[in-house]
Amino acid sequence: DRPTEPVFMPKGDDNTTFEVPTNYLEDRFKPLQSDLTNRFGTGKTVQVKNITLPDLSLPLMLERRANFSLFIPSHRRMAARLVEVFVGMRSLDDFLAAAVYARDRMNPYLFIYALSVAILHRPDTKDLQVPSLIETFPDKYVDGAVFARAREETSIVPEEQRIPLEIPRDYTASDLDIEHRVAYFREDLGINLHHWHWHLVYPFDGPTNIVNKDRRGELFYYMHQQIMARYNVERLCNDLARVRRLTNLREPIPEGYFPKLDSLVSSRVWPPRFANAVLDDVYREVDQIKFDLSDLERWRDRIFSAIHSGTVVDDEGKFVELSETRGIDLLGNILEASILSINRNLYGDLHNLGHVAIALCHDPEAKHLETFSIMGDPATAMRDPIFYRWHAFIDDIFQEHKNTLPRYSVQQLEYPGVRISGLEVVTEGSPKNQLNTFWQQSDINLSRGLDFSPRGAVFARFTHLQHRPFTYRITVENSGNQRMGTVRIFIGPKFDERGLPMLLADQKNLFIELDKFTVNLKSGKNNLTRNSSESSVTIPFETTFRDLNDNRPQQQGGALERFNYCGCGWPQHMLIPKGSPEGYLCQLFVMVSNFNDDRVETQENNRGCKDATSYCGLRDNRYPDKRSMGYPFDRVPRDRADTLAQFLTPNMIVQDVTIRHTNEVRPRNQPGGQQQNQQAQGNT
Ligand code: CUO
Repeated sequence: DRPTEPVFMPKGDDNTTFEVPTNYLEDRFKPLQSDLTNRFGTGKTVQVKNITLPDLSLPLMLERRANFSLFIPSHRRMAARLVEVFVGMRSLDDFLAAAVYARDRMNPYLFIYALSVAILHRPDTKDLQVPSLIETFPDKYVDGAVFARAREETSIVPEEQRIPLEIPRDYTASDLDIEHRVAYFREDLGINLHHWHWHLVYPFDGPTNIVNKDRRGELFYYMHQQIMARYNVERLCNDLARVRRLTNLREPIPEGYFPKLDSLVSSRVWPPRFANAVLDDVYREVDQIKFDLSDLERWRDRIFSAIHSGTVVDDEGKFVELSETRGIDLLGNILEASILSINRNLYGDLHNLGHVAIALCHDPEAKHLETFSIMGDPATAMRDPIFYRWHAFIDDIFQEHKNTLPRYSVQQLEYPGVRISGLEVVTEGSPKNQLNTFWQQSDINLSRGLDFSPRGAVFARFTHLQHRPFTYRITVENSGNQRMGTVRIFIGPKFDERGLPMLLADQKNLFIELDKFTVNLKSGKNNLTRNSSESSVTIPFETTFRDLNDNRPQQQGGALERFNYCGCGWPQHMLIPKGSPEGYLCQLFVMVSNFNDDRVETQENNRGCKDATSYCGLRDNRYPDKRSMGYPFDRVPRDRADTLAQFLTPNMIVQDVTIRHTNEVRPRNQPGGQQQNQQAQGNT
């Protein structure tokens, strides 16, 4: 029962009203109804219930064709409201009706964000598939130039004769820009999808029961710390120094970035940032946003003094200790900042508004009617070198807190009676303790993100890093009775930028978590083997790039097997750094800790994905490891442990491994073709 005249409905407590929109898209297209049904209909009809309209005035304020940024406070309030409405709908039918209503007239990116968060968190939609963002918004992931070619291909060439459109490897910059050496990491589709998904699973605004997940502030710290470790090691492999923190907000930023992404929603290109851009105070009425760089500096200083005094002040003026176990979680929520921040007035919104200041430095006052750049969107931010300078600064604040904590004692590290006596890594066809990387090509279907025309599939072919699968072989001696242990595997560089052995105090920040799993240790000698594909930080290639048309049953690896939470996870193809042609020397570290000290009671009824728990946690459950995230490398090393060798207790072991890179592009996988992909890997 649609109103034909504007209807004013009460908006909230303050008795203001809002206008119910009457410009329904279907009405606009009604004269074409039968033609459209013939062209687009699938023969299936979905009944939508007639419901009382929820108050959607806030999210409706964002223009349909505007760009949407989670980091801009007014946008995040709109998103939080829409999530609240979607999650609050009493039944699945009501949810569907609200979603259909919103879909028809809201900003599509805001809509997809809120819809995805709601689907992830409603009990009745947990098994429903969230469309992969790479297919709904391919413009956030691939070279804008490809879309004109895709339209041309799909308008002229019959589907069966279409060829994948190759995205060149070096389309955002040339090698004259040294930062471009690691563009393959920053612009990797899987890495950017992971980051988007992580922020979907851990929103910082919205209904409290969705935001308030176990140790979410700590996981914000740890997941981003690991991104920094990974990026820094990737830089070392490419003869680049570690990232410099963005500590001075007034200094020109030498790193320019020209993303060459088109926004299909707003029909604009994403703004670039020229080299030596300078940040400025932000005052944009259009975005209802106003803050000064000095606000960021003030919040930073207050956070530092809280860390140094070991206490934060809550919004009632009470002192709360930044304790050994809970401090990092409090700090994560303060710094990000999430709605769980203990005192937003005092500690502000440092990390999010840093993203905004950088994202708007080309037009901080909206004089040129320009919108934010890619730093303003979690789906695209990791492409930009400045992301890592900003997050190096944020991570350093967390490290400042970690440096105040007591060092781990030997008792907190050892596992009496358990000794690791052997470790090697085996890659088929390679010498022992060698890992191998190469380039691989894969295809993604762009057609769903182009528009609504029935075009059939059109694929873009992109080149990404890949490694040959490998196996860890670990020998553990247990001199006691049968018991449980947690195996923790990390890899880190052996030498610094100058080729000198690293001090553990520096090296610890560069250790990349590769895997973590529980083992049953029988009395005596245990030979453990574990495959790289089982990693607790990654999701399989097929999950990252699942084809939504892949309706094979779960057992055969069909797309319906896992999604949602499972979309969160570091892409398996980026598990290890690229290495170098001559072989980049790393140290592989393995530890077995006492499971009794690690165990967390999790609920067994969990149906979520268990693929990438180290970085993404477990759905509807507590984080499945009681230790501080990053243990044992999250604190200042213990006394007289200047090097990794001095740090070792008998339940730890270190093995030198080299990562050798072959600069060749190897066979691609076919669209949706898991088998071909594995074959291609096996053949290399
Ligand atoms: Cu994930 Cu700054 O938090 O982007």
